[in-house]
Amino acid sequence: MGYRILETADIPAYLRERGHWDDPADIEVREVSDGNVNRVFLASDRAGTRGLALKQALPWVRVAGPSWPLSPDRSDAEARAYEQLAKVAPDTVPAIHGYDPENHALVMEDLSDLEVLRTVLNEGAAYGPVTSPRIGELVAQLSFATSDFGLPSAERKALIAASVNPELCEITEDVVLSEPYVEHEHNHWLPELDDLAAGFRADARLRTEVADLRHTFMTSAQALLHGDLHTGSIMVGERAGTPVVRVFDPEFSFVGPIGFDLGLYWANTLVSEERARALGTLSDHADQLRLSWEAFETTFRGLWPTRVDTFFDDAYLDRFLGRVWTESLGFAGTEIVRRIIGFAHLTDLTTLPDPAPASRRALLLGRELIVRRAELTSPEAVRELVG
Ligand code: SR1
Ligand code: MG
Repeated sequence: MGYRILETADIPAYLRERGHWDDPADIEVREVSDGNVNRVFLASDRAGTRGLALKQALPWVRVAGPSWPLSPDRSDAEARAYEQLAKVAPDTVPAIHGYDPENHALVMEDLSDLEVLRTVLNEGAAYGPVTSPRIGELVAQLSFATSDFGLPSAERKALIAASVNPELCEITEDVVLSEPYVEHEHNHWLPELDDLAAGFRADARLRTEVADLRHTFMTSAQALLHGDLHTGSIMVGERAGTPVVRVFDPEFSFVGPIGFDLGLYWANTLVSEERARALGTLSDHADQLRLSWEAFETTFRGLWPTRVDTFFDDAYLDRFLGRVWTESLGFAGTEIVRRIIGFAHLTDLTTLPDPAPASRRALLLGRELIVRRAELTSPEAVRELVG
C-alpha cells in the first residue's frame, strides 16, 4: 500500500516523530472515528490539559472496508480546503497543526470540548441564533473568495486545476445524484417506504430534474466548496462564554456549484425539523434555512464591491444569487432523498421510535424541492411547502 495505516497504539510514536509531542509516554489515545470514510484519533496528555486530533484517510471507505476501495489521496483535497477555509474564516475551522501527505494524515486541533451539531439536535437542543447565520456567512466567504469575483481569471484556473477531487466527486455523483433513482445495491429503505422508493425510480419528471442537478454538480465550477456540509460536519459549543461553530471534514472539497454546500446544510436542517416534529420538540428548526440564506446573501452582497472583475455588474449579481438559491433548493431535495432511500442514512430519522412517518414526510418534501425549485422563490415559499 506504500503508507502506514496507523492504529491507536502507533499514534504516540507517530506524533513524536512528526514533532507534535515531546513525550510519547504522556499520551493517551482513543479512536473516535464516526464519519463514513476515515479514521480519527484523539490524543491527550494524562493530565487532560492538552489534546490533538489525528485524521487518517484509509485506502477504502471506512464503513465498507476493502470491498469499497478509495484513494487515500483525498486527504490532499482536505488539506487544501482547510488552507482556503483558514484564509477566509480562521475562527470557523479547526487549527491545522500539520499535514503528512505520505501517510495521508492531518494533525489538528482537538475539538472534543465541542459537540457535533447533529448530536445536539438529536438530543433535543435548539439551533440558537448563531449557528445557521455563521454557516451562511462561511459559505459566502469561501465561495466569494474562490469565485471569479474574488480571484483573477488565471488564479482561478489554477485553483480549479489544483482542487480536482475526482473520486470523491464520483461518490457524490453516485450516492447523492443518481443511485437513489435507479436500482442499486447501495440503496435501502424502510419497508413502509416501498411505494415511494419504487415511485421515485419510475418518476420520469424527477429523474430529469435530478439529471439537471447532477450535470450542474459536474460542470458548474463556481467556487471552492466544502463538499459535504451536513450537520455531522459541524461542531458547536461555547468557549469562554462565547458560542463557537467549527466546520470540519472538507475532504469532498472541489470547485463546484455553491448551492451544493447550502443545499446540503438546508436538507439536514429540514430533516432535523422532521425529527423534532415527530418527537414534539420543535423549537427554532423552521428558521434555519432562512437564517443561513440571509447571512449568505448579505455577506456575498457585502463582498461584491470588492470583486476583481467589474464587468460583472449589479444586475448580474441578482441573477447569479437567484441561480444559487434555486440550485440550493434542488440539491437540498437530493440530499434528503438519498439519506432516506439511498446510502448513508441519518440518525435524525433512524433513531426515532417510529421513523416511517417522518421519513415519508421528508421524502415527499425532498421531491418537491427538486421538481418545484424554480417556483419556490423565497424562504417563505419553502416554509409554506414544509407546512
Ligand atoms: C461512501 S461515503 C457516503 C457519504 O459519507 C460522506 O459523509 C458523504 O456524505 C458521502 O456521501
Ligand atoms: Mg465526513
